[in-house]
Amino acid sequence: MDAHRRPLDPAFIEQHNRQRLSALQDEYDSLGRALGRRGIAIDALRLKAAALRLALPSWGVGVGGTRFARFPMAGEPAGVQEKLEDCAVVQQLCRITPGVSPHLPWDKVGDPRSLREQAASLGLHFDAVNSNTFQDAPGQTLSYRHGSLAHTDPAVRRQAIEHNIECIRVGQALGSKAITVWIGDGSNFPGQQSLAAALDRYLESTAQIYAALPGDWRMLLEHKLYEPAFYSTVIADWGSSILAAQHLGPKARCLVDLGHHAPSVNIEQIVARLHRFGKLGGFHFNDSKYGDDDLDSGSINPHQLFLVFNELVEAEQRSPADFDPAYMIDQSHNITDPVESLLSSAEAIAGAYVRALLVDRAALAEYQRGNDVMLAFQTLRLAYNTDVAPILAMARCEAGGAIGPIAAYRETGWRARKARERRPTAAGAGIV
Ligand code: PSV
Ligand code: MN
Repeated sequence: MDAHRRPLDPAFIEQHNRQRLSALQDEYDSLGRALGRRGIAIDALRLKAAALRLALPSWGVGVGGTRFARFPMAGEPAGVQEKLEDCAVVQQLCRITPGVSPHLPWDKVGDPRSLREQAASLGLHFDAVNSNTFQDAPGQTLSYRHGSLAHTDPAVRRQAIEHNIECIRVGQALGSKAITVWIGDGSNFPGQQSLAAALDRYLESTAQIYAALPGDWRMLLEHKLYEPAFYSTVIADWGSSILAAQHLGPKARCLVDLGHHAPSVNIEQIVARLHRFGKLGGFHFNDSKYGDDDLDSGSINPHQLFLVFNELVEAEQRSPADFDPAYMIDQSHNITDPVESLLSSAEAIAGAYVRALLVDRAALAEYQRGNDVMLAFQTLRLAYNTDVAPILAMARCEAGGAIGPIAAYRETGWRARKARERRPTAAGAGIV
């Protein structure tokens, strides 16, 4: 890989780190002693933190919007090439996000192979490809107004199936190994559609996409409770998702977008259930207060994020051979600089993971066996209350990333420079 194509000068990051390393070393050593007294080796945790991988959403480096408005930001990326540049900035600073999850046709290019080369020269690769039949693409023959894969008209279903198959072909050229299918299909009024027949049509369509999967590919089925359909959604919940995945076959798995559940739903339990049946495919990380808010990971409910990782760590330790969920971020950055939001989110997700690694599993199992409710809870509490920031910073620094990623990003003046170089994007109603 030709390092000279990286958007940020590595010497700049080294300089940033030089000023902070002795303070970090001091905090790391102190935490190491505290963890040592708990029988935990800090260096092993640092290596695990460094090995975590989170795919960036190509659409997440652009400024998002709500259905009311989108407020563009000077210097935001306009096309997929510029989006990759911004993803590379995130990766250079935090070092756990080398994968980019593309969305088609938003990221459509004439020659996907050269896009793959561009990504590689920036130190990136492509992760799961996302199909889009929740809106009409310019020039599209038939409309998705009344649905796509579950539409009543076989011609619309065929168009949506073909789009997904094209996504697989493009994904192959990009080096992806999975397709994520989320549809907006559903209904806004009771009686508008047959709930049973809509699911049948979905299963029939997805089976045709499944049949086009290469041998080493996965199909990730993403459920969502509501929006854009407000009365019923065809794949509304993890129950519908796992039934569909079981119906389709072993390459089909369920994708959990943290924002796609009813308020107060126990998402960590869903994670445990999906893993138990071999159907945990991956995540779209984000956070929410009310609905599918697409807020930054860990910004509203960091404890829930920790509890999700607590299940993941337990699942991995119980059956390491069949544990390989794909981790992706799916957020809409409406009023922050997306690079900063992604850096903050990567830190929050990695922090939740490392805290979950701190849980004394043997002690927890013992407390659970003996029905010692309080000490079982305190075992999680102790892990959750530990500040793991020095572990994350040290892992980043060792990998060539920045000790303070957001501070370093601000010091680079990246956005101001891009505001001079890039053409402005349009305002208007946004897509969440
Ligand atoms: C739908 O709300 C969703 O979570 C799906 O993953 C889409 O691909 C993405 O958001 C689009 O922003
Ligand atoms: Mn999603």
